[in-house]
Amino acid sequence: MKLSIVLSTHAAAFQAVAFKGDFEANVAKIADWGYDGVELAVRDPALVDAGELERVVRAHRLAVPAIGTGQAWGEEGLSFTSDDEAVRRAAIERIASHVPLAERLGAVIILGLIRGITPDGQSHDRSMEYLVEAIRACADAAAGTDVRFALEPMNRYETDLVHSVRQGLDLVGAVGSDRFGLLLDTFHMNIEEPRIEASIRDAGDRIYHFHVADSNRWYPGAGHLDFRRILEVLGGTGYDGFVSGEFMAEPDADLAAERGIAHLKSVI
Ligand code: LER
Ligand code: MN
Repeated sequence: MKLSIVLSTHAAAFQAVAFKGDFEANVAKIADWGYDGVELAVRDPALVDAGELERVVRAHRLAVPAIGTGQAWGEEGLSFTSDDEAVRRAAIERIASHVPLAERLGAVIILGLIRGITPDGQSHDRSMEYLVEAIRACADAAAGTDVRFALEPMNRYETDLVHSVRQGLDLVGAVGSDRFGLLLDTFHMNIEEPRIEASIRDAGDRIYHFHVADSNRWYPGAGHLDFRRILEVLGGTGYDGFVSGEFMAEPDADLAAERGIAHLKSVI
């Protein structure tokens, strides 16, 4: 199983991204610890020098399995489900602008917080309609490429839209595109799924990416999740992508990354 860890290309507010800033130094450390890849958190591809970024990750022989996009919501308020059409359009355009970078790097585009939160006065059903429309528009923007999108079911404290794998699979059915699947995150699953392993089996070949953090969102091994079992079941679905660490910089970023990969390697 290939292992990666999330790294932000710029300073970021989101606390579960252990590494931010000083890009090349962080890439070098991540490679030294034995990770096979680096998942990039990118607020806006226009702020990134794609050639330089590719040079750095290739120089350290790292793959880029996925690009996270949630900072566009967290720091700019872009959302697929806003009640303002201009905001919805800007969110779709922002995600579409990730397609060339994702294609170049061979990365899946993550649809997490960019789905937003239902605004006051708007129905949940209306938000879900906007969400389906937006995802279809993103899939259309990737026509002619092999870029795929992964929507992440996220826990109830972060959004009202798509908490569980079941809800994620219903959305996959509603969108009806092979470009669109799910990102499962053990931290969210620990909150929302009755049985994590059963949900992984249900998602099966629609798992396009996978995040790991322990029950407390610290590195794997710091909480009470059974990663041996979880990764065995994930492997059993035929998943051959990356398992990507998205956890807090506790007790600090370096120790978390080092201990996280040590624990994962001891169980796979
Ligand atoms: C992003 O991958 C994630 O898991 C969310 O919790 C972001 O807030
Ligand atoms: Mn996640």
